[in-house]
Amino acid sequence: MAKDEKVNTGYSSANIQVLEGLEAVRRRPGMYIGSTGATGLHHLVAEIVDNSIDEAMAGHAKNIRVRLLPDSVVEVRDDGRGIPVDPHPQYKISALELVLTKLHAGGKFGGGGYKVSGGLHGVGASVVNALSNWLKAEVRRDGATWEQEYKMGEPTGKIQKVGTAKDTGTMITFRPNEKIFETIDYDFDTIVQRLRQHAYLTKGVRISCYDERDPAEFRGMTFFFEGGIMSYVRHLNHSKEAKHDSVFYVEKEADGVQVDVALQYTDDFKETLFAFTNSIINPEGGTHVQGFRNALTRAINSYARAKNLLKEKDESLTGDDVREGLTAVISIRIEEPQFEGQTKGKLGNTEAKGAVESVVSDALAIFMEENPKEAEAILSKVILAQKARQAARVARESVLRKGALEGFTLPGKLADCSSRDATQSEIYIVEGDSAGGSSKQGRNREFQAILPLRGKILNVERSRLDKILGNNELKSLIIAFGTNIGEQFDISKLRYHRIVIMTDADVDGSHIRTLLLTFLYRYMPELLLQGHVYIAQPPLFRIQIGKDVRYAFNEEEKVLFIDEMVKAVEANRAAKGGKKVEVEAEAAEPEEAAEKQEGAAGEALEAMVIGGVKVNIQRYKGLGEMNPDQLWETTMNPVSRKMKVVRVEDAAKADEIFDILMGAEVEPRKRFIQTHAKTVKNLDI
Ligand code: 0RA
Repeated sequence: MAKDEKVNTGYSSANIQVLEGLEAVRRRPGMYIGSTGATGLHHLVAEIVDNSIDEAMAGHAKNIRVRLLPDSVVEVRDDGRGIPVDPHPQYKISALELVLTKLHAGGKFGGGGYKVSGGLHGVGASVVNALSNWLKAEVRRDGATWEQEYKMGEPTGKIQKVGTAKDTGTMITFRPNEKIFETIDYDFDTIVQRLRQHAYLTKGVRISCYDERDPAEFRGMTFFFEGGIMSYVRHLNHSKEAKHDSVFYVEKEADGVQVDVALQYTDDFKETLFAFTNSIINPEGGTHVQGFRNALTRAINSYARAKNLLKEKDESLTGDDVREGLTAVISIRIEEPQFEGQTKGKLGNTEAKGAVESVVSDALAIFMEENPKEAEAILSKVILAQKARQAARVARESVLRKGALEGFTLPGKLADCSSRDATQSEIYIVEGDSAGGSSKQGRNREFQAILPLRGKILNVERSRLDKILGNNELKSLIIAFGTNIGEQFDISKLRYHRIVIMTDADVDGSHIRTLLLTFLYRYMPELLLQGHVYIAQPPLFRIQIGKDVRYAFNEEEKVLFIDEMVKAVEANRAAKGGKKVEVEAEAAEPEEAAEKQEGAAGEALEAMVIGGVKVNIQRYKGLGEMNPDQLWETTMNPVSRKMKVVRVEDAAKADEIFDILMGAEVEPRKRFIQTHAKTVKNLDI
């Protein structure tokens, strides 16, 4: 036949065509292997290994061995059928030579079980050959061992029978060209990592790797995972808390697509999902992942509905709900994969979507029916995820909705200031009605507003935003500030540039202060960042000698002030010819005479006589004990008061203290941080 003749007489011309192909590879290696750096170098090993993996996937090879030898030589050996060595009827050269000298010859011929190719970029062994100083192929088949060698992709001779063989298999040994590659130094760990992944994805294959480059640093690893991707899922979850014992696993063909899926839920909040096509990872997912997600959402919803686990009849678990805590591996095998996206990391085949979707839907439904305990664990996890999401959404949409808080009249208990200049205005958040009373009377109503809060304002379950924002005390606060909250927070609407927290110097006071700071830290961190939040510093003691009055903020000050004041009286007396009085710092202790009285407002009054000087000391237990004038003078008058500005770190500490105070669980807190990553910018999720 003319055609045959042409091939026949054109044996060399067919060869020339092939060699031209490899010439292109040698000229522009980056086009075929991505780069000529370390990554490209490791691609060479991957290419050769992939061919053996294909043979294992076809069910013929059980063992694959990779050896890194001195002088950058790599040897890859499998116990498959061996690449055919007899002349190909059409090309007249052996399949072996075709594979090694013809671009893309890899998976495209041979037929049968060899149809599915895993080749990294589908370029095959010929590219490795083209970029290698030398390459040797050794085939054991039909009782014989055959060999052929190549230099830069060209055979140095014909294939030769070199001996007998009891078993079958293929062994490729090659040495990359050092002029083409920037480095020919392999990284053992990089190779091992890829081999481990292969072992998970090709169930039952044993893959070994030995580093024999330097006898002093010999290393070896062997991978064998009977459970395949089921083992992979267990490995991914080994440091996590699994929600159920048995891993869901399905392996089935549909519409020409071999589908393998394994999954297990953990108490994590994230999803861990790896998708592969023909053992190639698809970092950007693709149609198989879409099909998987559809199936997962559908199967779990049907189960939940059938078992009456959803509160409302028409309620559904969303894709996000069923992803939380999921660890899944999707591995498909398909004849002609099409990859899309920037890095060709996304599968595009439409048939993969339907195949994965139907296989997983059916199998997952059966799994849940047959494993009610696992199903229950999965459902409780996803329903928890749903509740958290709903709470967050309700908070965002209804309470935080733009304008939801606008138009609300200012709270009745707010004693507002008359100034409308926010930069000059202050709001005092005070604890309880009695302190509210004194501060309302004592304030300068021109620029000072008072908002009294009652009791435990924030003692609500922390993860439930909707509840927190349904709290009347907090609503008053938000409306009074004018800024709104969370994502709708707008600092330009702030009605007071100084927000002053004024609580008693006791346990309750510090508790309320902590709760308030926690609230601000979480929902209005901008206020803290911009230094709008202060803590009032009311005095602890009022010291009076005659008409001289001083306020002390702590014990040390009290002692010091008494000393100074008594000395002043003494100096005054001395000036008038009186006798000298010795006063030690300790004199504050009522050593000479002391009488205790009960003040009108219930405050502790203490009077002592030091060297004939009568000292009155009043200890304030609460703000309510101060009369309006005293409160103004000591705590509210901008000229004489002390205030502490709250820094973000202080509030963060309060947030921690809140945990201790409320004995909160870790889960809702983690969830909170996740939900509000946008608000709390300085928390790294
Ligand atoms: C084509 C056909 C047959 C085997 C192979 C290719 C094969 C290729 C590689 C590459 C590395 N290891 C390999 N092992 C086998 C089988 C032909 C037959 O025996 O029926």
